[in-house]
Amino acid sequence: MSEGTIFDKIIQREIPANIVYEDEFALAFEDINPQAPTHLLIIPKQRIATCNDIEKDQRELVGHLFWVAGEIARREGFAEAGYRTVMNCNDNGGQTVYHIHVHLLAGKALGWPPY
Ligand code: IU
Repeated sequence: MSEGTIFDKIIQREIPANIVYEDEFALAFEDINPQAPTHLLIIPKQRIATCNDIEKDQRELVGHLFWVAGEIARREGFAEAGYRTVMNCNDNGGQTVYHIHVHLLAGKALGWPPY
């Protein structure tokens, strides 16, 4: 696999981030360029570059990221109001960091479609 990204440095605490959730498998932190009142990124501690690179035996790990999204939403109190989860893949998807991440956007009624 190609070399890691800035998200590895966040996992290793080599650069700061506002971390809101952590467990054995995943980390969630505030996006530095928020697109909604709440904009978090949920990442696996194990690097997977893009959605195309998810292996069959990593399905549970990727599902875990979405469980974390719901868990944060319940804890933070916006589960009922609603929120959006997004994973971007490669150029046309708008992916800029090649370590998969679930964007968790909340805090207002979000527009759709996203263009
Ligand atoms: P994307 O789906 O790969 O485009 O999302 C990458 C996100 O990572 C984007 O929203 C950035 O604002 C965010 N981000 C960050 O939170 N901290 C960083 O150091 C860097 C990017 I580089």
